[in-house]
Amino acid sequence: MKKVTFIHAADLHLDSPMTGLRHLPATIFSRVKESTFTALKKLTKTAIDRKVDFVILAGDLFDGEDRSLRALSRFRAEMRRLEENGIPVYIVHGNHDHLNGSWIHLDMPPNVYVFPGEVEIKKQQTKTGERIHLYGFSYPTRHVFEKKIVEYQKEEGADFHIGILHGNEASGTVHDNYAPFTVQELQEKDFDYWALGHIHKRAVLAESPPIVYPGNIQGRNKKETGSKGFYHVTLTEIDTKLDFIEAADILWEQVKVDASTVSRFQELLQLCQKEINKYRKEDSAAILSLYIKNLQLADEHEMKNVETNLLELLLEEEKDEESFVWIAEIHITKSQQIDKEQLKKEVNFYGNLFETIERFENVDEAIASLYEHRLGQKHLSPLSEDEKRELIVRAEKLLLDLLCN
Ligand SMILES: [Mn+2]
Repeated sequence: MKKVTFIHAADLHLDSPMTGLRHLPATIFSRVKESTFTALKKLTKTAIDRKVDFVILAGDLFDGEDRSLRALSRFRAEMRRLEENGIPVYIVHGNHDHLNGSWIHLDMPPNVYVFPGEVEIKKQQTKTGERIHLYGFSYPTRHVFEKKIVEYQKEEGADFHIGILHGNEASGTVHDNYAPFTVQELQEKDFDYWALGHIHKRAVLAESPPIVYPGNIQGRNKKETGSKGFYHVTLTEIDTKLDFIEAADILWEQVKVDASTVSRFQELLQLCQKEINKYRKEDSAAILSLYIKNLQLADEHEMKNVETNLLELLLEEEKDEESFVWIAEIHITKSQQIDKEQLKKEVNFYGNLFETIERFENVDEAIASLYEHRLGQKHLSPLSEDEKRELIVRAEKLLLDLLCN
């Protein structure tokens, strides 16, 4: 059966300056600066390990039109590794690395093919004899607003037809409307796969044929959250397999923490540490924005400067950690202060509720089933009077949160 496998990536943004992150500790900032290259290495390694037929890079390989020399030479080194393994690379350039920029030209190895400024068909045969037609163009200048899709014309004579396009799906208004297209227009071309680039968020716009934005391979700021990587695609005459592979060395993520169950700073710290550790991975690092809601510490003194103190403690050991989880920012929303006296006046129900809570003495009875349970009998020790009191306070807090928010 005819079969072709390839890697589809886009928006590498190599050597992105990572602006706005200079305040990070030097070790962490240099790891972030390196991250686009680390992700590229993961890509080439995967291509070699999985013995793909070729690699497609669908635009914005370089972050700037001047394509830093560092980016060019590091990119070339990776392309050479692919060449040594007999893997061709098909490239279109996008709005960030359009052909009209000025840069120092380094010759790429012969396995690298760059599509020109007009739509062209590249014909290729794989090692196992499958004939492939690849269609694409590079941005001749930064701004390409024309509907380039009309220039893609299927030419018979291949087992698989693959369109490469750096552009914006026309219904999306958030992004620069470069080389706009609709899903229907792509489908009408009757190709077997559409390798898109431009949008940094991963999206499969259609399944048959697959129309795919792989997203960028490495997030560059707190807005580019979630796992980032590329697709390993397998096309056969009867079906398609899309295997997403994570490449990012640094994960950016927004983390929400509900602090309504804590009343002391120490507990808040532990709660945050627990959440943060979920993002600790052996072979990558993370930078998080922490959103803490419903916070109300019992001690007013602990509430003062809580953000600064929390941040200081959470970051204490991360600087020297290989798999660091750095907290870039903390946002705290305090739980609404509930005025019990006011509530009592407003609604009779609250008067009864608070009275019941104040008089409540049956904590033992309320938690009896825990102690009767086989595991409870084994592991639980009896509660002190203070602990019982605290349970009541927490239960009241929980009830009021549920009733008032
Ligand atoms: Mn891009």
